Amino acid sequence: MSKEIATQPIAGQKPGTSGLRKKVTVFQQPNYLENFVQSIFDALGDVRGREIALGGDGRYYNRNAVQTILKMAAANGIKRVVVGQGGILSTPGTSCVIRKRKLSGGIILSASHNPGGPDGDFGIKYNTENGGPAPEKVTDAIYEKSTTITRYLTVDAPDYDIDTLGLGKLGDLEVEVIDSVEDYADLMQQLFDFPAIKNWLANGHSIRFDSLSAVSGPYATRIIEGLLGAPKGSVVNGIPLEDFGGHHPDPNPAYATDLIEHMNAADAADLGAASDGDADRNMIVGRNLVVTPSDSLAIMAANATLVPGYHKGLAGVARSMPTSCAVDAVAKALNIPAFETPTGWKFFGNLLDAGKATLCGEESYGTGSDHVREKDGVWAVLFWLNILAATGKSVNEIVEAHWAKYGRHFYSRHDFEGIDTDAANKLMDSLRERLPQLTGTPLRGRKVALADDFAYHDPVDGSMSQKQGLRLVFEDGSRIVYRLSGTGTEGATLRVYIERYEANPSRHGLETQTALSDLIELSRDLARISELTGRTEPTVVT
Ligand code: VG1
Ligand code: CO
Repeated sequence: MSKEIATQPIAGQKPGTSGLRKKVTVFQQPNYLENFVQSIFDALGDVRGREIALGGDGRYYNRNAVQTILKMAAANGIKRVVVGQGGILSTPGTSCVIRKRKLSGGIILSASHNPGGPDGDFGIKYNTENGGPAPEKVTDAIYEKSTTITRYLTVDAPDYDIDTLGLGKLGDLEVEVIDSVEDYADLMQQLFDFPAIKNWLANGHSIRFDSLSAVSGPYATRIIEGLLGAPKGSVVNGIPLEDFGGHHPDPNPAYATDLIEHMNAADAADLGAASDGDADRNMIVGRNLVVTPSDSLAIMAANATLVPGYHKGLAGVARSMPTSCAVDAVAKALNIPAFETPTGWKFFGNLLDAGKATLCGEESYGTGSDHVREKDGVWAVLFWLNILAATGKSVNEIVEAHWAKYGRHFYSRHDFEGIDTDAANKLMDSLRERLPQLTGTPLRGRKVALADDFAYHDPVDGSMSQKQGLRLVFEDGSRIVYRLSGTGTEGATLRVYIERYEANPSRHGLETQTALSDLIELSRDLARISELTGRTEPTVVT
């Protein structure tokens, strides 16, 4: 039944920050998906006898891709594929399934926070047996295979029924269709104080979780409305739709506007939350207050011992380089190490595996821990619920008390999306060239303590990752960081990250953009953004 189909390399199948992401129309080209999937199998070596997980965020093309991959898995001699029902598995949910069932890896179908639908984006990535995104050496090997591929393997078979739970066969391949939520919900109950959260909710407190019609819906509904007993309607937009119902499934104030509006209204919930396409991101919102992801990580670290799963304390914390230093202040107080990694969750895997870090996070609305090997949106919301239930305090009280104790790290990210790729590269190259001369010089009253292109030396496996973002660190701790996005599908996106530390509590109430205004201006002038890109204002500010 197995057959070999001749093919040729297709240019551009290089995984970015988180897998291969392209327009749906690109994936619909003949052999596009097949080439990449075969390249994964070829890069892994002998895949015969392996057991893998398979699922995605339910976006347009998810179901087609699941069928294609099942047939290719059968032809390549994979022993078993564990599929989420209907092809649905969140990114953290897949990580959980891989770990719990001791699978050798998994394939996740998602373009995460990128819009979906026939005109939107699609994506695919491979996770290894620790449940985490494949490290660079694996993604490089997959890309290598994609440049020399000559054939792929598949079987002639009708589509497999992925909607009925249970074990069946596709040729020699065992296909196990599992409940998408169950393994994950079990894990959450081991980590959090469900009785306390239940009480908190029963005592008149409320949550509004906006799933933005993406894959967190079934998870949040089952756990928050089901197991924790929050009233129906606490989870909104809870059914995953192929086009996310037109939502841009990126949980930030620019896109989750309904939630922000609700949280600014008189009848706001006590906790507002949202998640992205594949449910690995989270946004935490109080009344009239969006908790900066960098602050959220710091607050979770500072309060971790209130949560049963972390009551023994943290081995260490880790953040991506552009993420604010708020968590470093907590690590210092706790006397635990704080690691600084390049952007992308794959860099946390080794630290988590080695037990060097327990909590980690990114400024891009991502937080997670060693419970899985992906960032985890629903987990983060449960973590906050647990803190609220354990302290009886409001989100705003917790955030303000945190700033009073540790100082506030004002933080903002300015994205210039869809700019010309050559212009973006030129901007980065010219800035990179000028960096060495900047160290030690004053810029608008701040002296540059360090200016470099961030390189990461992994303390666990010794690998080096170069060119991970241009950074200027000033003597007062302020920072400006520049990176080009590795997840976009149109032109280039320049991300500028701006941070300033403020110890004085009387200034903690300042509006963020105001508090950062001089650094923002400097960031634009220094990189000659308007001159080189023609843009005077960012497209998205978070
Ligand atoms: C962005 C974020 C990064 C995150 C990545 C994947 O990458 O900045 O922090 O890890 O998306 O998140 P980039 O290269 O575009 O800056 V997800 O939720 O899209 O998988
Ligand atoms: Co995501």
